[in-house]
Amino acid sequence: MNRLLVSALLALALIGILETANAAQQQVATTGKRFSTSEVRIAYEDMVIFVNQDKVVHQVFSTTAGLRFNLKRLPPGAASGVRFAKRGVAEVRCAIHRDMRMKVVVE
Ligand SMILES: [Cu+2]
Repeated sequence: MNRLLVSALLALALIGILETANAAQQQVATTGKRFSTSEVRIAYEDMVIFVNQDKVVHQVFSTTAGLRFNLKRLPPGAASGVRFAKRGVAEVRCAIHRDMRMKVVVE
């Protein structure tokens, strides 16, 4: 199997594991060096799963006070999730592609 397929399968397995957790979740893809949506609204303590559907690495993060996170390097086909345990609006960016921006609204 090639590496891309292996990482895609691992990403699906990760999503499966995360989906068995209780809290609700929403998925946001990265595709064409953009987030698939400019904004997601979630409930307090819900999770956002970032799925890299690009052929390049992304590094999704937020420096918003209280909602700070950094998913480190997210290779093509990989997925990683963040649980938001504080209400507010997280400004989400990619450390590699400065034009990538979105908001996570935690209600
Ligand atoms: Cu990026």
